Amino acid sequence: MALDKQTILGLAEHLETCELQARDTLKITDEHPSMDWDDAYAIQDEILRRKLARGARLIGLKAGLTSHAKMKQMGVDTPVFGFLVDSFSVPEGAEVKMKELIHPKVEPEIAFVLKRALKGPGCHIGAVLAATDFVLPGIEVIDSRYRDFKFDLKSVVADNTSAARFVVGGRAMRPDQIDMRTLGVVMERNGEVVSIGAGAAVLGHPAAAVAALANHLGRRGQEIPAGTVILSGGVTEAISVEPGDHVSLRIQHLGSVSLHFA
Ligand code: OOG
Ligand code: MG
Repeated sequence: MALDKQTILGLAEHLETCELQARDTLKITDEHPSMDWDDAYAIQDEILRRKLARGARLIGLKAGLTSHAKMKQMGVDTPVFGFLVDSFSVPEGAEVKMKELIHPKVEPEIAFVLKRALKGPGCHIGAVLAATDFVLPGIEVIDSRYRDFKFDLKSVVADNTSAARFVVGGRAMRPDQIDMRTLGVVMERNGEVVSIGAGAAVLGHPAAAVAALANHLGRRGQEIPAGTVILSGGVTEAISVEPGDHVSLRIQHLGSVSLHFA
């Protein structure tokens, strides 16, 4: 750790306030260039602690920057991990209020729900499939608190990997019923196709993103609990939305899920 406790608490408060007030900020490494990975995750952990202290429930986890399209879009080269609390969850077809957000973008994702806990290190695709109850289509709404989505990896980790809202729905499929690599993914905004992809865009197999998450947590002595919903990462690059936009995602065999931006 390069930052002291007081600085970590202060940065967590700053980033969470930006989130809650829908205000942007410069990336925090500009002022704290020595910040390391442990500091970045400690800031994220403190944001979670603040939310739990106010009564939020931890309901899920996410992997981000797991596809080449996303890595290229953001100019980075490794996955990052974050958390999902109940206030991020939006019902299928619901309205997302634009004025609660800064500059939201949507991503098509494959969501996993676990029936058994997963613990790294050494977690692999096989272990993930054995522990998965079912998968679902999910739209993640990301909203970096950094001006113009300009950040480096440590800053985005501290900012809980831009997590803001998400919806899951469609048709739940058991992992033995489908080949996740070849699932076709089509996302539309106002009826126009804006992104197309296949499951394999996510680290070759979306379950590999869940394994990477379990291994990341394992290094910190944590596991993914049973029942957790996990967003495995955007299949394609993220798409900006504006008030009035309607976004729908269809994934082969998994049905569709949608959101409206008001
Ligand atoms: C970071 C979050 C990326 C994904 O699915 O790749 C992410 C960002 O691009 O703001 O959630
Ligand atoms: Mg995402």
